[in-house]
Amino acid sequence: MSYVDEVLERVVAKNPAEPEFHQAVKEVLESLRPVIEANEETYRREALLERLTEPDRQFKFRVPWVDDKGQVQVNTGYRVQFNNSIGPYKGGLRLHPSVNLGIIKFLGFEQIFKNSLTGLPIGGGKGGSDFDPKGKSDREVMAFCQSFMTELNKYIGADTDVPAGDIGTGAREIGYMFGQFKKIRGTYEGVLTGKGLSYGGSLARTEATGYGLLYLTEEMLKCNGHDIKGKTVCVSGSGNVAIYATQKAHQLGAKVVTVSDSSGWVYDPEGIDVALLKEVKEVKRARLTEYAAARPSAEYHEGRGVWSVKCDIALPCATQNELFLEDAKALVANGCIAVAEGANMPTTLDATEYLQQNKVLFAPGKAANAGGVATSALEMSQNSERLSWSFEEVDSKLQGIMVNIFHNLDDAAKRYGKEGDYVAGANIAGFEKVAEAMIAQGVV
Ligand code: NDP
Ligand code: 2IT
Repeated sequence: MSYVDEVLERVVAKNPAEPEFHQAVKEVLESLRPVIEANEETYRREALLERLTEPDRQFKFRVPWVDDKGQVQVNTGYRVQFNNSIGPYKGGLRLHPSVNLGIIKFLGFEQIFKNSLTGLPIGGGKGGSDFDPKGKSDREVMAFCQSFMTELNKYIGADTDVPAGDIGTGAREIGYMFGQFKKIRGTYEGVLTGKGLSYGGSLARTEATGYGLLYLTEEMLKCNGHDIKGKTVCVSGSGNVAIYATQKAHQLGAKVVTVSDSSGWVYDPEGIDVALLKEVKEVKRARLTEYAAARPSAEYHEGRGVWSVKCDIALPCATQNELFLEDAKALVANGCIAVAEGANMPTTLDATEYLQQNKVLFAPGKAANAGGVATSALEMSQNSERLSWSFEEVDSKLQGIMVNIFHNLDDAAKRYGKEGDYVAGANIAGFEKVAEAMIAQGVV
C-alpha cells in the first residue's frame, strides 16, 4: 500500500467519528501524492505524515458560566495546538453550537498549510467552544468569555500560541477575552489578534479576510485572461468574511447579488447594499429578513439556494460543507468561471472535483482566505514593535501577500505537472516549507 494510503487509513482508525478531520486530511494528502512519492524513503523514515496528522497537543475543558436568570450553564472549550515548526501556533476560536473536537482538528490541520502559504512565521492551531453567542446578552457573552479564558490562558502567550476570531468570535468576544487574560496573567502582550484599535488591534484586520479573498480572486482571474470588472458574484454567509468580500468586490467593479445566513438567503439584483448589511449584521446582530424588509429590490428565501443563482464568480463565505455536488452542477450549468473559498472547506470533495473537471478556476480556502491570518501576523509584528501602521500600509502588504500566494501555488502546481490545479498547488506549496522545517528540527 502507498505511504499516503497507509496514513489515511491510520488517521481514520485513530480518530473515529471525526469526518471533517478525515475530509481535510484526505484532500491534503491526496494532492501531495507526487511530492510524497518523490521523497518517500525520507518521509517514511521520518514518519513525517504520521507526525503531521497528529496534533502536538489538544486541550478540552469545562466552561461554566451564569446566565441572566442566575442559571449555571456548562459548555466545552477546545484548543488544538497542531504544529509549531515554522512559528507559534496561530488560528482562530470558533463559537458555534456545532463545534466538536473533529471540527477544531480539521480547522487546525488546514491552518498549518494556510499559515505556511502566507510566508509569515506562524504555526497551526485552532480552538473554540460549543457556546452559541446568538441571542445572548452582552453580559452573558462576557461571562462565557471570561470563564473560557480562565482556562485557556494557561496554554497561550504571544510567543507560544496566539488565538483570534472565527465564526461567532468577533471584536466583542476578543475584547472580553483579552481583558480576562490581562487580569489573570498581569501582562499586556499580543496574545490575541483581531483586537480593538484602542488596545493593540491592527487597522484592516476586520476587512482582511474578505479583502484578501478578492485580491487573490482578481489575480487568479487576471492570470487566466479574465477581468473581475463587470462580473456577477454570488456570496454565501453574511458575517465578517462575507461582508468585506462583498465590499471589496464592489470596489473592484463586480456586483454581488446574494448573501445568506443559516435561516435563508437574499437575492438582490441591484447589488447588495453593504452599508445596510453592516447595519443589520454588525450593529443590530439581526437576521437577513431585516435586510430584505428594508430593501425594495431584495427577495428573501428560506433555506439554502444561493448557488442556484446565475453568476460568473461564486464565493462561499459561511462554513464547511455548504457547496455540494448538485450546487457545483448548477454553477457550471449557469456558466460560472471561478469559485474561491472565503470559508474553510466550504466545498465538498466531489463538488471540488466536478468544478475542476469542468474547468472552473478553483481557489481553495487555505490560499483564498489566508488574508485574515496573514493580517493577524502583521498585528503581531506591530504589537512586538509597539507601533501601529496605517490602513494603507497594512492593506498594501495584504495585497502583496495575496498576489504572492497565488503565484506560489500556481508555480508549485506547474512544477508537479498539475498546471491550473490550485488545490494541489496550495497543498504542495504550504507543505514543502513545513516538511523542511520539521525534518531540520529533528524528532520532536
Ligand atoms: P461569522 O460568525 O462572522 O459569520 C458566519 C456566517 O456564516 C453567518 O452568516 C452565519 O449565519 C453563517 N453560518 C455559520 N454556520 C453556518 C451553518 N452551519 N449553516 C449556514 N450558515 C452558517 O464568521 P466569519 O465570517 O468570520 O467566518 C466565516 C467562514 O470563514 C468560516 O468558515 C471561518 O472559519 C472562515 N474564516 C474566517 C476568517 C476570519 O478572519 N474571520 C479567516 C479565514 C477563514 P448565522 O448568523 O445564521 O449563523
Ligand atoms: O481560519 C482562519 O484563518 C481564521 N479564523 C483567522 C485566524 C487568525 O489567527 O487570524
